[in-house]
Amino acid sequence: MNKMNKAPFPWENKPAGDRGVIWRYSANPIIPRDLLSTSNSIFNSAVVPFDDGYAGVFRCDDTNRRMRLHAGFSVDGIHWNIDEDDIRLIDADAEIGAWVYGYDPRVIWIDDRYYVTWCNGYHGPTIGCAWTTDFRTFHQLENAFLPFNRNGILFPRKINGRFAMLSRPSDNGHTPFGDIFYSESPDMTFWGRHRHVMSPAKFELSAWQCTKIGGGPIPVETPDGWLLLYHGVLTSCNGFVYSFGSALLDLHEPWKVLARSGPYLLSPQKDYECIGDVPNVTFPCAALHDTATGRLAIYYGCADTVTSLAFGYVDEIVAFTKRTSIV
Ligand code: BMA
Repeated sequence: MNKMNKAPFPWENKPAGDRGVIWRYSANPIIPRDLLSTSNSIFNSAVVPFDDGYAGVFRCDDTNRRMRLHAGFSVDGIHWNIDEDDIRLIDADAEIGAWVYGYDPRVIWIDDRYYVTWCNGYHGPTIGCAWTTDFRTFHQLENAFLPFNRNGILFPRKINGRFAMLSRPSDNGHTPFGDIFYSESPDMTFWGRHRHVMSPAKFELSAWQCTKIGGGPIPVETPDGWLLLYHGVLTSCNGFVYSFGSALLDLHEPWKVLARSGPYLLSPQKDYECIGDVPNVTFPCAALHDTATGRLAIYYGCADTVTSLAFGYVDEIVAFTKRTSIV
């Protein structure tokens, strides 16, 4: 469970006439590519409630086109101050501590600290892990898996007494395949009991997710199961198209998929989603959940260039997932 606070929740009501289950913020994108003096792009980033507001870990590719992580802070979840300096991890074993690259972070509070996972360069992409309590000092842990892997997503609490993580084994390039797997750890160091969760869908059933899929924000616990937003990729004649949809996973055995949306929740359609360094990408890495109202604020990267917000209600996304399920 995320630490809740009294900060204003980022929100805008659904525009009249909008038929979507989720809807975009009218002032998207919320983070421009050049917010930092050295940033080429800021996208695929993660935020959580922190102190009286919000904090986050941001993917900032610099103008050398190096992929770096930066801490950021906000009072309202919409306007962000992102540190000019990138995060320097401490405490790592020397063998894995040398920074190579890092991208697509996720952040979650579990028990007594915030954990960060990201795609970490170590002889290819794998899942890096670290913890912090203040978003100033980040303590690096062991990489969770062997390369090649991406999209490491922790569950927001231990399951059956163990840390639990989704991940997406991959290759060293722009992977043309990809299933979601589940793993457990007693200590955030040793990971095992790997279970298959789901594969891409059949092209003729749900084409937006037929090439590869990967977990998105931290799953949200609901009475109907873990609500997982995940991205799915279609291979078009003009390259990959990244949309996102939703699934419900069993609360006790999260590798069991209870429902999975056939239609996407959101796909690249706005100019800022279709035009950028990588066209046609919507890639969610975080969601804030207001448990009192059921509101969900989804942070997603757009065209590998900027960061945007979309909104929805958890119960409506759950109902949509069940109603349209292809399981
Ligand atoms: C994936 C990751 C994401 C990126 C996406 C589209 O493989 O690298 O960071 O948003 O490709 O380029």
